[in-house]
Amino acid sequence: MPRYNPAEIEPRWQAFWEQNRTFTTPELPSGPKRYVLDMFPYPSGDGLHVGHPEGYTATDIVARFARMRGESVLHPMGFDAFGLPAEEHAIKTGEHPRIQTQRNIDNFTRQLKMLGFSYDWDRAIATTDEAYFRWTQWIFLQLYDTWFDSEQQQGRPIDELPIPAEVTAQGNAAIEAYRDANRLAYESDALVNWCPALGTVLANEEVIDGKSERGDHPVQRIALRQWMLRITKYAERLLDGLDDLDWPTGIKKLQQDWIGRSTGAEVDFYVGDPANLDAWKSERSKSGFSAEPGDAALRVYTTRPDTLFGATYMVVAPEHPMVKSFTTNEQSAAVVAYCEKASFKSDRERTDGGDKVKTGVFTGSHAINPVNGQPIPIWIADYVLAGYGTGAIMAVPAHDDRDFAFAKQFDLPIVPVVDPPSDHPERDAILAGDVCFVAEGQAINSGEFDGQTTAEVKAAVTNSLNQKGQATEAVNYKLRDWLFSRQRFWGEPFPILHELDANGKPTGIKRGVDPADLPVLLPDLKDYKPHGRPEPMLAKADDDWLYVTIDGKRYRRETNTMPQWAGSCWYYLRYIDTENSERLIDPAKEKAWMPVDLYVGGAEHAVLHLLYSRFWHKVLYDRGHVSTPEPFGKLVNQGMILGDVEYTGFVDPDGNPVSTSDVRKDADGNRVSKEGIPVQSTSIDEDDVEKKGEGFVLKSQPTIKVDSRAHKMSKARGNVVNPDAVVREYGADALRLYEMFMGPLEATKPWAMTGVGGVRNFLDRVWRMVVDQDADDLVLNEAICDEACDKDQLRVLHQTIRKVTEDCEGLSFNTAIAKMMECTNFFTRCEKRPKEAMLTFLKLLSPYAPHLCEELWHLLGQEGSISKQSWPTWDEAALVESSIEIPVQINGKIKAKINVSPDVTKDELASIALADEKVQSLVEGKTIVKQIVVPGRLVNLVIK
Ligand code: ANZ
Repeated sequence: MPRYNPAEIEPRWQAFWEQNRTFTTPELPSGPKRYVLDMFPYPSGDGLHVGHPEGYTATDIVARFARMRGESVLHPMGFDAFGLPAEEHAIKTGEHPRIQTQRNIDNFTRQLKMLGFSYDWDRAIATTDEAYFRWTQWIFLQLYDTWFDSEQQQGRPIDELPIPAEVTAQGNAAIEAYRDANRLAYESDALVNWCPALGTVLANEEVIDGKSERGDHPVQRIALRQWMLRITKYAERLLDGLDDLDWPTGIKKLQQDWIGRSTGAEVDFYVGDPANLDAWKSERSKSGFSAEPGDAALRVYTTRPDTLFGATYMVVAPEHPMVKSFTTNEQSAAVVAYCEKASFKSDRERTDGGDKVKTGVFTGSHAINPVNGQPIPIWIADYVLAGYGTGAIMAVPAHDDRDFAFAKQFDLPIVPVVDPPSDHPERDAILAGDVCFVAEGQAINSGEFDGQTTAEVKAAVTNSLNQKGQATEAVNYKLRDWLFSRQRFWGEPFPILHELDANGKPTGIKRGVDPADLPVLLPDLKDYKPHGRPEPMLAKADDDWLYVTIDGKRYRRETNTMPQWAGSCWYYLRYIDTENSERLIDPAKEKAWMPVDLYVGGAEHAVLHLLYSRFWHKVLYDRGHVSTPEPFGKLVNQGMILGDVEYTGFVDPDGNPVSTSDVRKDADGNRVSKEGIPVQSTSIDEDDVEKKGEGFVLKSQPTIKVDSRAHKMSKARGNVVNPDAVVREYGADALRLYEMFMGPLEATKPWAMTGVGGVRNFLDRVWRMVVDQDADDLVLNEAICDEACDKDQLRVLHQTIRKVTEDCEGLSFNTAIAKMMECTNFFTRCEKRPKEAMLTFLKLLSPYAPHLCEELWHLLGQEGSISKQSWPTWDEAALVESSIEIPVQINGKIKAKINVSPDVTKDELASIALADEKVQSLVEGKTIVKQIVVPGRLVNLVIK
């Protein structure tokens, strides 16, 4: 019997598309264009999981829909292929990471093709391709060649940087140093995770709670020369640019918070010899606030200059350059020990949670509070970060939670200087210094400023101290410059050369590799084992790779590699002009295709990837390589798919977990694994689960392993659903349809295998609507006819066209599917199913279930690919219900029924009722004393 058999249909159509190059993108769009982009995956060894095809199916529907509407569509796919796992594998096996990476890419490609996505595979790229990373390196050279003109708010070529006369006077080396200090890509010492036991620098994700993930060894934060990107210069532009983007509000907010603009003041506290205070003050009055605080002052950044009178101590970060000068002999041992300990903590651990137990140590020194001349102690504490503001704070325990906790811990004075509104429930406790109050109010204990509002005092205090040369208004961003180098092997080498002197020592002068000599390839290594020194892996390379001589000068190559973010910063541009070996991108193509019209991916990339690529894009824009200020016009985050929620924790009699997707019912209705072994469901209490070794077990009975639950899918939980298995059992079209039918694209949804069965039933019904399943051969269902639709059929069909069209545009795929299910049910009940209607319906369904629709399209005698057909349009006139039945009552009893158009007026309805033959015969010779006419509902005639 000719049943619907996706296993046979799907590979056949995939081969057809490939042979006929059905989804080849035109070089340039003709007419309207749509660039539909997925966040490209990291090709992990585990292959796709069902979370990936969620977004990919959504974009595929949009791409297919747009093509059928006559738009030129760019819908590409690629691989974000550098990264740690392949390197880890190489360390273990000695196999080049490229080999493992290629294997994984091949597997991903196979799986993606198996799902029938209409990508233009000719444009597939991997960030690890030499022809690709050549341009990643080229963009780095652009960053290196650019400085940011703050006045014009624009990146400009480094040779346009104005050099101050005093720098020019010092000669070429000084000029070069000045340029280096202004480039968007620059070198600096930054903290890295150095693990002495493993003899390697670790990535942040390899460090858990200050220990190495591998081996659980202590990890120390040490300073190492690093490449940084001056993204902070673009903070304002990155903030402003968000306004015009069609992005989820939540994502915009995350980016705003990440950039974290705050306004306040920088204030200098005198820390010199008390005898010289007056001299310092008068000097400052004359000179005004200077760029550098000098040795006699400790500079802080505060958002609350209004609370200066409440500053009862100061705190500097353990890494602050003045720590040594503040530390007295008595305090020295304690300070050294404290700073050493702090070096093992990440910023996150140092700042997480306001109420965490605070640690710190007194330096032994004091500073002078500029508003009241009081000496206040200077402490060191790790809750102050070296990299934010000035790395030092004035602590106001009465009005800052962290300071409050610290003051309580170390018994430091708490002086309230902001009076809360009089109806504040805790006002008394706040005024007594027992409770911290962080909001605004009226100044108290603040001398001449008492009684003024917080806003007034902020301005007045800053202004008054500014007159004395001790403060200035300041803007700060949470955003840090981007630490752009890694000490790993499997990344893009930097195209930078360090000049060496006759003794082989670096002179400090650098040069970019000539763009014509790009790409700088990775060196061949004998093995990938750590070399045991706190420096990059590429330092293991042979001298042939490491050293270069140009014009008689020797250079050593940069040995850091770029982070994985680099390759994903600009891949959307490469898809537009994949083969170009002459330039980054052909301007005509760039203009024609950019910006990306729809970008779909996981919310986990809300901040970094999207911020980094926006930053690179803006630099490329400033330097004239792209024409749009932003890369991604519309962004949508698909929701997370959780593990199967339906049954919890299947285990076999030995207690081994059985994945939900492998559980069946046998003939007696008992649950068995696919091997037929009985399985039992352990009903799990959320709190009764703990991680043990590879998997999860019940706390109460640790021998029982548990697997799938409505948790994020993960290998450790055993609840990952593998698309290969789903396709094998239900087909790719069913998988695609289910991914979209689970719920709104943005929602978090649990997977349920029964749901896949449900949509598969729908596809079976579509098949049977067209095909005669009882015949021996593959023939059309006898209900298929050449007649035109009747009014009802036309109405249902056109309602479906409208709904599916609007929902495809609005990315509301689940409701479109529901409508198509309704439509199928309707036509299945019709004894005659006009072929035209079937063809129209198949066009609507084809972006969702392309293989099935191609197949039925051909069975109905059509040629070519259904994806090349034009999208159906609906006729408004066909949408309305053609007639409705209205009961006609006589003296309250239904005596007749009339069919009228649903929009007849009251008068029309009355006269139609009176013209009805049956009604006429009943009222003949009687008097109509009253007419009750309700349009759309009824007519009631009262007669005598
Ligand atoms: C005194 C003060 C009083 C503060 C008060 C706040 C409330 P945002 O808004 O996040 O920019 N701060 C400054 N530099 C710091 C650093 N390197 N590490 C940790 N904290 C630092 O925060 C600015 C506020 O955070 C500053 O204002 C400072 O504390 C603290 F009632 O100064 B405030």
